[in-house]
Amino acid sequence: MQIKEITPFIGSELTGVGYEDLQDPEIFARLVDAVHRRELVVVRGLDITPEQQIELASRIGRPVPFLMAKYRHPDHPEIMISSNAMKANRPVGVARVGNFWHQDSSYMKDPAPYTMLHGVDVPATSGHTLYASALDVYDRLPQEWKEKIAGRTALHTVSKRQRISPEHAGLSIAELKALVEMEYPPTEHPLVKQDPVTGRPYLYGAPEYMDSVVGFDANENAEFFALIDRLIQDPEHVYTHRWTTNDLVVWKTATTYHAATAVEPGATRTVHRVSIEEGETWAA
Ligand SMILES: O=C(O)CCC(=O)C(=O)O
Ligand SMILES: [Fe+2]
Repeated sequence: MQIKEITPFIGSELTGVGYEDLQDPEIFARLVDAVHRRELVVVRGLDITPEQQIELASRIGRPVPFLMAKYRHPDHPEIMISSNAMKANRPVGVARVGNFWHQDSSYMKDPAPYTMLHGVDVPATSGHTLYASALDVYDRLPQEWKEKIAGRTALHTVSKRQRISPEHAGLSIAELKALVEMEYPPTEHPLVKQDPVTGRPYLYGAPEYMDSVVGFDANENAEFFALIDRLIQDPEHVYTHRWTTNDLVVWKTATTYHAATAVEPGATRTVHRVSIEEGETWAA
């Protein structure tokens, strides 16, 4: 097995490992350690079944069934199918998942700390995923902004990105917004957090999932959001994951900003997604 850093600021890649190798506790411990220290780990070409993906996830923490039952894999509730493919005229999964920069589920009080994707059917020339480190974003904030945000919290919300579904037909935009805010009330999180393993500070909050920084006026919020958007998306600091079949990608949701990109017309893309809670770890 070989392990190398993908970029100086985020990501490690494991090569020369198959599912059997990952059964070796020492090898698996290196994968978990890389997730903790590098935020994101890629294992190329891991030909695994849904059961095996869930088994690997359960050695990191506790795989949790996706919130919305209709998006779950029919035989494996822990897997959410993220796909633009159709089968017998019906979508096989949810299309356009995470197609904007975000930290997973930051609008929730207690988001699951890890996400794992398996590239079941992926195009080579589009549908890449972009990643940036929230530690690196914090480091690059100008000193005056580090001081301005120190000790502050921000209100996170899903309302800018709420999907409209058939049961919302007939609602006005204002009614829809009120409904979403009732179902997912804005959640307050510290804007700067510390990584529990490395102790390094990171920025917690992406403009698309934030309403505002508490105590900032509209101008300060607009200025801050524009600044962090630039830092998050700076091409010099973004890792583009170009999927190849059966890639397994695991990331820490708090310290990893990411965005899915569009799939070229006519192409299909299916990835199996598992959300992992902190829990009984892989020692068992
Ligand atoms: O499918 C992808 O490229 C990533 C989508 C995403 O944001 C996620 O699964 O959390
Ligand atoms: Fe995501």
